[in-house]
Amino acid sequence: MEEGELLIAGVGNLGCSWAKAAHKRVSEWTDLTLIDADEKSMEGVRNANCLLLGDHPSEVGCAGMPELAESRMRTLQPIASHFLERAELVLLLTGLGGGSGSGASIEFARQAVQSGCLVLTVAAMPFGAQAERQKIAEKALSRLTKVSHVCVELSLDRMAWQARERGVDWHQGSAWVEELCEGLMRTLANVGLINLDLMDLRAIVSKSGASTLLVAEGHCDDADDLFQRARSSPLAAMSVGGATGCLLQIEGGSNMTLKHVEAVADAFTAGLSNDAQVIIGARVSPDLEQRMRVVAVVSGLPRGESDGLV
Ligand SMILES: Nc1nc2c(ncn2[C@@H]2O[C@H](COP(=O)(O)OP(=O)(O)OP(=O)(O)O)[C@@H](O)[C@H]2O)c(=O)[nH]1
Ligand SMILES: [Mg+2]
Repeated sequence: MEEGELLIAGVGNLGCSWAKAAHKRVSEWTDLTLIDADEKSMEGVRNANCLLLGDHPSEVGCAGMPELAESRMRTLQPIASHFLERAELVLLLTGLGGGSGSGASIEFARQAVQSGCLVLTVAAMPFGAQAERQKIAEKALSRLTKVSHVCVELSLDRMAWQARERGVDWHQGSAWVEELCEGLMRTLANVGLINLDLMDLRAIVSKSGASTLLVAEGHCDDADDLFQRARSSPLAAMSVGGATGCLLQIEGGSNMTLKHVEAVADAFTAGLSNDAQVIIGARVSPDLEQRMRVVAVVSGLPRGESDGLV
């Protein structure tokens, strides 16, 4: 794959911190873009495209002002277009509820789509107790969904709750975001047993309806457990029932057999629509040993429907 085709972009403090962590895992094949009003978000990185929202050093935050962040991002289009021209896929990470993420991510996604990129967005929704932030976030999410090919809503409440269950700080729950990014980027950047490419992804995300991403890792002999793990990731609840498109990347250790691949594919596609288009890729990663990792992009879901899974 040509250098520059895959891009991880973080917008706002939380988005930038996730993007930096995720990029570390896949820096050989992906570029990094950081966008924020806060210069601190750009510290400690080399080889990243950094866009500071504000053209004067005194203009620091866009705290609570998404419109300001959005208009500043608009003025940065000539700079952003340089690296967006080279990119084919943008994985956009942001936390909604503040100013920068809620405003600039929408404009950046719009610019990326305009320059022909596929845009996959992971947007974190604020903690339930933050009512004012919730309002800003919901408004931003509905616009972000319209300008992204896939927009996945991630609940910080759920992420924090799961982190507590594991006895770790909620910030560490972000390892899940890193795994998702790594899984997706590896899928698209590497040659596998059954290779997937951006055309496959485009075919899946171009289905009308809502879409979501699933990621899970588990023992290679328990496909159903792997599917359940994928369903309990910190994504907002969404049923995959009736989906009309599914791209599935299955990764396992050197002893992974076709039987393992089939069992996982069956577990993940059982609830899909009968005429769903399913694209499967598989790859051996010796470091996984007895484990398997699955990344799925599921599309063509009925909009606004949820199965109440929490
Ligand atoms: N409680 C808590 N919530 C956080 C923290 N960091 C981020 N969040 C949540 O993540 C959302 C996005 O936060 P940031 O990424 O800091 O916001 P931003 O886009 O940089 O926005 P501005 O700083 O206002 O320009 C917020 O709405 C919060 O709900 C944190 O340390 N504690
Ligand atoms: Mg900020």
